[in-house]
Amino acid sequence: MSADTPGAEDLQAEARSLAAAVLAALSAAAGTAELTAARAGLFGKGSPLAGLRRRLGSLPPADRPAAGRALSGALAEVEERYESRLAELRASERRGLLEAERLDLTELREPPPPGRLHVITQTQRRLEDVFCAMGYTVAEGPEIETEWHNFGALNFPPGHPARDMYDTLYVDHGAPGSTLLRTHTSPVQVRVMQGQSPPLFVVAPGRCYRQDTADATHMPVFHQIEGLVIDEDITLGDLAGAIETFTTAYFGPGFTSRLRPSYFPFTEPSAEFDVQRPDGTWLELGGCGMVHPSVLEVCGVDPERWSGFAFGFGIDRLAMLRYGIDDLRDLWTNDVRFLEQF
Ligand code: FA5
Repeated sequence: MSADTPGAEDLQAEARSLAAAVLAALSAAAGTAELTAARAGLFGKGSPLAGLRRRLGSLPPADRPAAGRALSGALAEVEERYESRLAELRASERRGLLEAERLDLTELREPPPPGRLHVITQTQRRLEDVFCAMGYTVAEGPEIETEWHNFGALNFPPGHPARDMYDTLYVDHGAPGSTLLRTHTSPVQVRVMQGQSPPLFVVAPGRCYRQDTADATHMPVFHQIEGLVIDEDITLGDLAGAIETFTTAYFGPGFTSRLRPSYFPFTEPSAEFDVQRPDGTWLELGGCGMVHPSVLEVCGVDPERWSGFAFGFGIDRLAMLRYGIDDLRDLWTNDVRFLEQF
């Protein structure tokens, strides 16, 4: 038999058509998993295409080489196509994965709106600026205080009725009643006088605590700014002048202040300081007075040589006045729409 006998022709034609079907199937595979799973069935040992090899033996010997080459050629072509298709699918799957995992960093281009300081912090900083311009320095003291610094050294003997002016929150530490949350910033006066020598021109802003029921002008946690001036020949006139200078510098025109006689155990004489709003109403801002000689003495300052005045203003109330805030509780609800006005 020659190469063009029907047997050899048939086998070659069948090889071509099987190879064409395999090539089409390789192209149609949608992913690497599908492609690799189909490999054995398409051109592996048990596949119809590979099965043609077994039929080579039934051809006349003279036809076998050509038919064998045709069959090997067809197998080589599908194998080559398999590898290239596999590479193609791998690349496209990798692209898909990268696309799916891509982080869109362009969203970060818009910076978030900037935050702002709370109106109380702003008020405290402005007050510090005003007093620094008047020649004062800023001091600090602890919020958890000893009973002695908060009351004892300030001329409130144990059991003194003036202690009842403050609804004190005691801390369970040390002997009962020995440790408390400071009810005012006046203990910082004691610490400053004990730690520094006169002349002293100091303000001490900070948080205070009382068992006060929250209402429009009271909070159980609030802020005060304490002032202490100790020098030779300081008089009540200097105190009045300092308060007048402060009121004008901080509030500007349209606000006036007044001093009303009052009582604090650590100042003598003592006064309460009120400010009148442009609408004519008055708000109590704080207390003040000439530092009591016994307080000077307890703190190691010679009352024969030095005299001085002190004041303590409510920072939250100052903010109310300056910004026209009606209710202190609004400062604590943290409603951004309210806070971003300041
Ligand atoms: C004092 O605390 C004195 N230490 C002030 C002082 C200092 C007098 C130095 C003399 C010399 P008073 O209890 O009146 O005083 O409080 C002063 C101010 O703190 C008040 O006028 C008010 O503005 C503010 N304040 C007091 N309690 C509260 C509260 N619960 N909520 C908000 N502000 C308050």
